[in-house]
Amino acid sequence: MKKYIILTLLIVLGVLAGCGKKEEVAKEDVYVRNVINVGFSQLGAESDWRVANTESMKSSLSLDKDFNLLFDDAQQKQDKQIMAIRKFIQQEVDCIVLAPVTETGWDTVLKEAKDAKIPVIVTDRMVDVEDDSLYTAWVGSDFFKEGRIACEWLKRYAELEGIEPSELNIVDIQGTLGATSQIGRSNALSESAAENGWKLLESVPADYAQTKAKEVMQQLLRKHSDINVVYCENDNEAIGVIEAIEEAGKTAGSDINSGDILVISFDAAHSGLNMVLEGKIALDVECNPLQGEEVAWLIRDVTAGKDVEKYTYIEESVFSTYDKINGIVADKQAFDVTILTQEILDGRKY
Ligand code: GYE
Repeated sequence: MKKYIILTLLIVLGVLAGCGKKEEVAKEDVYVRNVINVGFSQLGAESDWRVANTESMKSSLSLDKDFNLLFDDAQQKQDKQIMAIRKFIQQEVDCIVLAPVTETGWDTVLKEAKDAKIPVIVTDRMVDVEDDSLYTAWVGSDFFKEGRIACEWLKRYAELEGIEPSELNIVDIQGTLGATSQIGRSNALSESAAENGWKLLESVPADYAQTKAKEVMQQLLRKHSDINVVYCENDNEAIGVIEAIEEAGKTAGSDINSGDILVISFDAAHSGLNMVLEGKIALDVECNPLQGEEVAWLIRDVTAGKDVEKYTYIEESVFSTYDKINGIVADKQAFDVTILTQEILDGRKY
């Protein structure tokens, strides 16, 4: 911290004496005194979830809360994230926050951060490293559990509607391959399909993106005439999928017996929940992006030398307008299903 104070003074003196370079000092080169300097490598801006997550981090790690946030958007590229982390290390920040695009490939750069004695907090997706001491803590969601909840709901739905397990013809529109959220949600579906005797026709990645998901669904609809369930690994994919379904002259809805295609989604962002209210998304499992406050407290504690929990899971809900299922049990845990209304949607923060 002393170094930053000296650096700040030098910059200020230099500018006052008029001997500094004329061009403005870049924000990321300025250390602000008496605040915690944080470097945040965000993986991208691919979805409504991600945008809400970035906003939550920026508002919780703001100057008025005694943080100086250096933010970098890596546009889905791991090498950009690695470059950003190396820059944060050079800038001698007090803490690094990493939202990693995929799980593997972090050992070397996180070792560099550890050697520089800069704590790293991982958020959202996880890192798969040989040595867990390369990061101090992780905050995020239990993605496998989210997937199991969705599958348990589907099982109950089929039972209530008199649909045989072998009549469920499912396609999985996967997220970014190798991301923890994709791995957890895809695995939950393939395991549940095997357990219940459902037909999982195909699993295809669409990178959590609306346009890509639409293209993928168009191809799948041409290939398989009997799809009746689409498991979309986020809301933006679900929106693209619904466009493809409707353009193909079919309907997204929950009356499979009359030919509707049932769409399941994750995130419960505003855009997704609007589709739930319209009856086009049958079930939306929440994935809460508002992690900023939790991360801010972890940073305060870590930089103050306190011990912190290694893993923090964020609370989440389940939304639908299908009112015959009120509660479900997945992996021995019970979950309420919130029957969504406009009022509930209007009261939500993202
Ligand atoms: O579900 C999706 C996003 O990893 C939980 O990434 C995150 C996922 C989220 O782009 O919308």
